[in-house]
Amino acid sequence: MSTVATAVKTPLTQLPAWKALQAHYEAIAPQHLREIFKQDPERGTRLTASFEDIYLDYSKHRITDETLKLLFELAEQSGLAEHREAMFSGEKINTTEGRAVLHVALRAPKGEVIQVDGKDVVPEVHEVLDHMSEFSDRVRSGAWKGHTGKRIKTVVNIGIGGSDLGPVMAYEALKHYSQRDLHFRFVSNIDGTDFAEATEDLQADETLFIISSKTFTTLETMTNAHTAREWALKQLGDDKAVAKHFVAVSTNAGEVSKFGIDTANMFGFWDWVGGRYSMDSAIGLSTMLAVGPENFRKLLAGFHSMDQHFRTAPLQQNLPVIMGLLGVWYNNFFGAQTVAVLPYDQYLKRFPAYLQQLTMESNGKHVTLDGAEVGYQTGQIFWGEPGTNGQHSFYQLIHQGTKLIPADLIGFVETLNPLGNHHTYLMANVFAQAEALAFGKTAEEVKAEGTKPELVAHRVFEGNRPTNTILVDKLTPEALGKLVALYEHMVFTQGVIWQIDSFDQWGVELGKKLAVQIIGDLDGSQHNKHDSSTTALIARASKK
Ligand code: G6Q
Repeated sequence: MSTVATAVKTPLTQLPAWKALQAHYEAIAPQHLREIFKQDPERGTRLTASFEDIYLDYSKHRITDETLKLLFELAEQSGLAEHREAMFSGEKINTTEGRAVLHVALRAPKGEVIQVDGKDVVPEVHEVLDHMSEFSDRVRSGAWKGHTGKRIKTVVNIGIGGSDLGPVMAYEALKHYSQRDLHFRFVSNIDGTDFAEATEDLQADETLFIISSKTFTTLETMTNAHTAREWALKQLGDDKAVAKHFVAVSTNAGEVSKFGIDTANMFGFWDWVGGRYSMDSAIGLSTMLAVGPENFRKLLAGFHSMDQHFRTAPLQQNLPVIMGLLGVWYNNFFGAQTVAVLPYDQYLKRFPAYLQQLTMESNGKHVTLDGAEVGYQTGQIFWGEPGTNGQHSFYQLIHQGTKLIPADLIGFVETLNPLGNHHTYLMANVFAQAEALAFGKTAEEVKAEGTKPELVAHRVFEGNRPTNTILVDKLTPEALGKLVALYEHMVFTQGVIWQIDSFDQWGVELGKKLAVQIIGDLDGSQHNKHDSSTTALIARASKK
């Protein structure tokens, strides 16, 4: 059966809108934002879009109305609306893994019907949520007792990649809403240091481990999980303690029970949830334990409302679509390699790391859905740090370096920690940076300040650096859900334009396989053939 995902497509570079954008780029590239604003003085309020408490100012982009018209045509000619509908209706759009892509079902309200292979998946989603809620209430209230009868003080989430980055980011982002007498740690790295440091000051009888692994076979997570089991049993001395101090989040009940975890304390999810799209599934158990079931449901409600916006808003007012298309504009026409994500909120300190996986694992692909070399650039490199810290380190290169780096500046109108003038100063920096990046400072302006002639060139800011300013009313659980879903659907939009599978991750596989072989080489149980460099490195590391 031919589906949207498998239908034969016109190659991207043959689409009329693509060709028109190429010609249009030649006209736009030499124009400066100073001129663009002069010719279009109202663009600062016109080239904006908002949805509920999220406001996107995209006026400081190197675009005109013509650019936007062509980008929206590109979306239409790429079949974005049809692909979006295919995702929402459970079609197996992850063709290389033969799976539906339904993170949107994780936040669908009770009663909505979303089918995979003819089965409505929404009731199961709510069953798991109810199970998580009941468990979270018990741990948070102290009704859940550890092996020696004490309440849980610290929760340690063991997971990696999609089973770690979302939980860490969400815990940090929503710390303001967390129960402060419960502490949270996250162990992901197979480097024993991660586990050793995370548990160094913990007592096993007050600690709960969540083993978060979709497959329950991931080397890093299973190694850490077994170390955690040994660590706990050394203190508690009784295998029965495992049931009180270990729970699992997984799709693999067989492996979970082999590990010794009572499957009554297993929280499931499904193969249609990709790792990097799973923070709102049971993988978010640590988030729910931290902020409580009610706040977790608010987070889901935020995700859901952005899903609805993405699904129903016209392309021209659709936040994820606009951001996705602007990314394509810089990536494919200006040759910009990276995007800086700069959240002006300390609670979002792990947001750039989270987005790195979401965007780069999704869209870092070199072939189209039918396996042909793409022949154009795909996924951009996402990176960043919270403002204002970044301003005192790498912003120099964004302002005066030789590379074009579009940036997303994310700020909140209201702070959760009103302290003196801090928030006014913080927000002043958001706006100042966007203004300076766009308009810079000319040689005339520098000279007028009385700068010595030999220093003028050094103090000129070329400007013409594009930014999105994303202004959110307040960092609430709902707002976080909307923000994450905004980027999820931005990634989706770009994946459709680039005609790639945004939902597989074959690139992670080769290293994993080779590592398993080399473990054998290092412990002497195997003698595999490698290149001369790898062989020498293994020999040196094997010296006792
Ligand atoms: C995400 C990736 C990857 C995955 C980890 C952990 O989309 O698939 O980051 O989340 O490899 O996998 P498990 O949850 O199966 O341990």
